[in-house]
Amino acid sequence: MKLYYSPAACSLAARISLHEAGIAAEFERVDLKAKVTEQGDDYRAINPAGSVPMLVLDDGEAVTENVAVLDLLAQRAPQLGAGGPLGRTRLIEMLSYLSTELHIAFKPFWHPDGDTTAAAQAVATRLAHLENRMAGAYLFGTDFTVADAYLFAMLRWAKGFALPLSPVMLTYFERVAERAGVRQALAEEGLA
Ligand SMILES: N[C@@H](CCC(=O)N[C@@H](CS)C(=O)NCC(=O)O)C(=O)O
Repeated sequence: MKLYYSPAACSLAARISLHEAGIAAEFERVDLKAKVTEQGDDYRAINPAGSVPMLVLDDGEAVTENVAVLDLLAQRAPQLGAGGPLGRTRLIEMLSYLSTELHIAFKPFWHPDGDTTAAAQAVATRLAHLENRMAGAYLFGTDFTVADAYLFAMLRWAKGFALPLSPVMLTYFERVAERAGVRQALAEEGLA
């Protein structure tokens, strides 16, 4: 597999998940402003959406969108998915919330004219919702899932933008940060 990524971007969730799953992959950095890969290729010719993550499977199939990429990795490594009869549905439900509610709420921070006060409130509301439904040490209970990798990547942004995190979220963040696959991913992206 090959992951197109940008350091500290949401693609960090896929890198963490690959390492936690023990799936071998190569990684190619994308300059998201210039839309050029580290090999000098036009990224829009590779992924017309121009965003990361993009995961290219060994058969050449390319998968984009965090929800799809992370769901695929959880299918390849079921220990990183949610258990129970509705496990996959619950995982997609959570990934969709993370993508369409939390991830989107950060967008104004990257735009010079973005309303960051409203965005900070939106992030806080969504983190409170996630905290309320956290089922244990991780989002789904005792086991780390790809959804935790996604939430962790966004908690890093929250810290970077100096948004307040509750004691529960801070403890959760530190717990996730200690995992071997997370440490490896952070080190590889120069974020350790
Ligand atoms: N809908 C995409 C959005 C991913 C996304 O927003 N990626 C950001 C980095 S966190 C990006 O590539 N931004 C640059 C761009 O979209 O041009 C997904 O959920 O995967």
